Amino acid sequence: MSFPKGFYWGGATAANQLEGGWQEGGKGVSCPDICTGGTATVSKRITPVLEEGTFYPSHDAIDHYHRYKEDIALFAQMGFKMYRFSIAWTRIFPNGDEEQPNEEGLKFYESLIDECLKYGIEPMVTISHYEVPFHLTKKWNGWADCRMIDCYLNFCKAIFTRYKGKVKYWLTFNEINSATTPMGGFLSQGILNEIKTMDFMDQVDNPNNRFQGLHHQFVASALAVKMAHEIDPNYQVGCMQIMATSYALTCNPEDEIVNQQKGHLMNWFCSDVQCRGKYPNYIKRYFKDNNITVHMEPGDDDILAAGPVDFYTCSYYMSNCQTADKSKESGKGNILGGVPNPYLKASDWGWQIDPIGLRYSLNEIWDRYQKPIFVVENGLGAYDKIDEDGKVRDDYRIDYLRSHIQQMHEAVLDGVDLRGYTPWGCIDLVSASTGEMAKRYGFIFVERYDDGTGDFSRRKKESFYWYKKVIETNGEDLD
Ligand code: BGP
Repeated sequence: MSFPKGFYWGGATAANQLEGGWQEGGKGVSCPDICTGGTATVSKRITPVLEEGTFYPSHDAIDHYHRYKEDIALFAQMGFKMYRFSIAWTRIFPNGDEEQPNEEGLKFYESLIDECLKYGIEPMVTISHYEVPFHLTKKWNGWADCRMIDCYLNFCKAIFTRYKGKVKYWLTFNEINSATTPMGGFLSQGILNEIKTMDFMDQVDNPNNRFQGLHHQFVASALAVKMAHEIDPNYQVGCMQIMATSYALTCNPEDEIVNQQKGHLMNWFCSDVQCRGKYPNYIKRYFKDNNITVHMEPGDDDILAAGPVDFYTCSYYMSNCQTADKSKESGKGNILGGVPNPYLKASDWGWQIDPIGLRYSLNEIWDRYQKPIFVVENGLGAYDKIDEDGKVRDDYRIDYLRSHIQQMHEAVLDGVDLRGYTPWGCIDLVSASTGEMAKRYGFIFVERYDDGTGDFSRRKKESFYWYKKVIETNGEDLD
């Protein structure tokens, strides 16, 4: 068992979840900076006015802003071939709508990229990963407004020109399809329909704003692809989706059709637009049935057609089931919800573990688009503990990753053109959905806790040594 030669093994993070330094280097306030911490059962809160004495996890996060050299050295020790990270929009344009970029922010990422290149690690940059500048939320309600497109493109231009020759792989929006669900409104699009304190899990939702926002993001993504290719023909630009694999709960055709409809909406709508360059027909029916009206400018169709992405990427954590039976309890999940699968076990956060679902979905994606694929997020959020001898024995994480790597290999044997794998939170960081540190994914343990204590020191978990061996043997030795 081995993966294709040159396979990109690595890890993935996002600026707001690990950098900290939220007011350093000229950085402005981004949406996650106004979110409090939460837990598996208590929602984090969105507080447009910061509360004194409340803990805001993104403000210091894991202090990567000051420790990125140490962290990248650890990634290099594991043998990373690729590191996927995001650039905080607010480090480059503090308010989001300035004309000129902030030099200090550009310098920070230049140094971070150079550090990767020093070790032969290929950077993959997510341009926008769940952090719209908060100023643009207040000014325009985030992506609900078409003026976001120009601001985003200005941001793209600044980084595409500055990092030319250093970065090859770009992703336009993290998990763009999260905005097909209410939770994605604020998280992904910076949409806050009422500027007031509220639970993140119970936002004031306006589906029309979200779908209008998605249209703006599609146009922005297509124009960014075009711009990238003009600036450097070697640039490769990808989309990034949550792959929320779903099965019909039973073989009742009623369940099957509901599953297909949910799958269309969640898993395929956004990637169909971004990979094929046009809206799929099924979404027009969905818009009609749900009274959604998306305004499109003349010429938008041509923009979409001219800017399909070069490759496809997704996160994959779990799967769920769909049913026509409304009385069935809805399960917890990575944004999508759905109904629990009786054949699967779940993590402590209720995310159902399904390695075979990854093989299944990779085949579906490849059949549909015939574009190179990267799995750019995968992993197990778990409570870790430091044993008395100082070790973190995360064999449950190793089991999770091993079984998913095995299924990726099956997909490769099935003929899927899979290019890389960057598991999520390769170093412990703040959870996007709950704002916790306690939900850890890393190969590297960070001494930072939810009460704000901890000295940020780093410690290699058992999975660190295991993953190093996986990379060394190109996926042959998974023991
Ligand atoms: C994805 C996001 C990441 C990330 C991950 C794990 O949805 O792209 O930002 O955090 O999921 O989710 P969580 O942090 O909620 O456990």
